[in-house]
Parts: sequence; C-alpha cells; structure tokens
Amino acid sequence: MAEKNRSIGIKSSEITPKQAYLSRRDFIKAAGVVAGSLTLASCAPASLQAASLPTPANPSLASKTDELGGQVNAFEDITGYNNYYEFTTDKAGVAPLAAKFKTTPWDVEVYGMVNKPKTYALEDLIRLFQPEDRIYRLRCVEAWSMVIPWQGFPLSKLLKEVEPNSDAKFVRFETITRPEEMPGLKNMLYPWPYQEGLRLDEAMNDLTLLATGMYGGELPAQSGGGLRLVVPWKYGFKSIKAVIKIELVSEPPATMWSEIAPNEYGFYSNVNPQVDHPRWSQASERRIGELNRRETLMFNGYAEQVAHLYDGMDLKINY
Ligand SMILES: Nc1nc2c(c(=O)[nH]1)N[C@H]1C(S)=C(S)[C@@H](COP(=O)(O)O)O[C@H]1N2
Ligand SMILES: [Mo]
Repeated sequence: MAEKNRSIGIKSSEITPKQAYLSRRDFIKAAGVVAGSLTLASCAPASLQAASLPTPANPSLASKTDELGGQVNAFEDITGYNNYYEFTTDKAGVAPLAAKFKTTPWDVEVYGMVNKPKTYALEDLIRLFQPEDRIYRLRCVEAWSMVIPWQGFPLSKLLKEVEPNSDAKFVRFETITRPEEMPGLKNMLYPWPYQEGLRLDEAMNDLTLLATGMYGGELPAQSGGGLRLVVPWKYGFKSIKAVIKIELVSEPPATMWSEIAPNEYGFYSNVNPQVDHPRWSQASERRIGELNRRETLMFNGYAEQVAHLYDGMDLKINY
C-alpha cells in the first residue's frame, strides 16, 4: 500500500513530528554513527548535551535481542517517542511534559469481584512479586513497533492474591488523572479517564505483565510509571499506562478506544496481519530505528503462547 494511504486517519499534526523524528534516527543509523551525541556535538555545549540526553540505568540491555532476534530499541527511542494522550498527541512532546510527573509514591487499588480487595503501594508490589526482566515487542495500531526491555511481574500473581470470585470474568484497568500535570486531559475529544480491559484468562496468561521498571531502572513517567500494563500480543493501546485501579467485573468493560470508534477498535485488539484497520493495512510495520518494513506476525509473534485463548472465535468479528 502506498505510503500516503497508510497515513490516512493519522492527524496531520502527528505526521510531521513523527516523520521528522524518524528521519533523524534513520540518518544516524544510515550514517553508521555509533554515538548519537556525535551529531549534536556541533550545536550544544557538552554540559547541556549530558543534561538533555536521557540515559538508561543498564545501557548493556541495548545489545540484547528478543526471542526472535529483534534488537532492543535505543533508550532515547523508547523514552522520546510515546503515545500518551493525557499529556499530548505529539509523540515527541510527551517526554518533556512528563518530566515533572511524580511516579512515587504510587498506589493501585485492586477491587470488585474479589474476596480480598486491597490497595497496594508500588514498593510493596515490588517486594512481594520480585520483578523479572522481560524483553517484549510493542506493536502500535498505527503500524510501528519497538522492542522494549521491561522489568515487571505477571499480573496473574497480583490477581491470585486478591482471589477473584466466580462472578469475575473480565478485568478493567484505569489510568490516573492529574489535570494540573497532564495537559492533554483538557482535550474533551477523549472520554477520560483512559480505560482498558482484558478477559480474565487473558489477564491470567503468563505473558501479561505489570511493568515496574524499564532498561534496568525505574519506569519513566512517559513509559507509564508508576505502574503500567503490558500485553504484548495486543495492539499497544491495550497496554495502559499509569494504572491506579484494577477492577474485577462480570461484563466486558468499556475501553477508551472502543468508546471513541467501536468499528475501528474492538475489545480484543489482538495484533492480526489478516484483519486490517478500516482505514489502513495491518500487514506490515515500521520497526522504529530500522529502514525496511517488517511483516507483522500473528499475535505479534506470540501465537504459541496465546492462540489457544481464541480457539473457535472468528477474529474478524472479534477484532
Ligand atoms: N494511559 C494511557 N495509556 C496508553 C496510551 C495513552 O495515551 N494513555 N497510549 C497507548 C498506545 S496507543 C501505545 S502504542 C502505547 C505506547 O507505549 P510507549 O509510549 O511506552 O511506547 O501506550 C498505550 N497506553
Ligand atoms: Mo498505539
């Protein structure tokens, strides 16, 4: 499909910064420049560069790959190119706006159809569940992807703690709203708060992670700190950031994107190269930092772990 057709539906205000951003990254890669800072050397004093370039807690993770051989993305890509509409719809604009967002202390309330509802402090979750390293692909519905080294624990561990009762069939997640710190909340086009949902068996799958850290350090605000859901076989918007509420419910919960455009964003939103978005193809994707497009894989390459969850379902209907 022609480039212009793939871009249909993305607001022009989003296209310009994205393309500018990508072309800069491509230039760095294509020129074979090892350190990105070299290209900045002529335009800023060293002290300013050091302050403005984010650094990962564990830079050696940059040399790792996911289980399919995909290179972990640069920390500056992961923390500089974000979808986080509570701040702004400008992907490069999220990081500066999120810089002052406080991610500690952080509490999450787990409640609803459970025997033991409880509000947990993030540090208690970390102590209880001992986050592990997980390198996951993130495939955005806009057809770009990244490889991200998370630290986190399976959501199933937390759900087992609160003991869902027999009426619990779905899980609803809700993002914090802090209007004074999140200027995007003024945009009334979106039905805040950001909400997402999973079926209980999807939530219990071992791949489903609650991320508490990234690149060996704390979870940056723009990446969804204090606590962020990561569901790697679904489009990126299911991986809800800054989670403060987790509710066990009996019916499929409303989700922000399916409220806005139910014909475009279904409850499942599994990555599926055979089911196109009504306005663009989902057959291929642009890996941030790479020049050539990649074929998109069924369930984002996690079919072995999750395809059984959808046995007998028509994924064209349950998109
Ligand atoms: N609360 C909240 N969560 C969110 C979003 C958002 O706007 N608000 N954007 C989603 C989308 S569309 C994507 S692709 C991923 C992007 O995650 P990243 O910025 O860490 O790459 O976050 C998802 N989670
Ligand atoms: Mo996305």
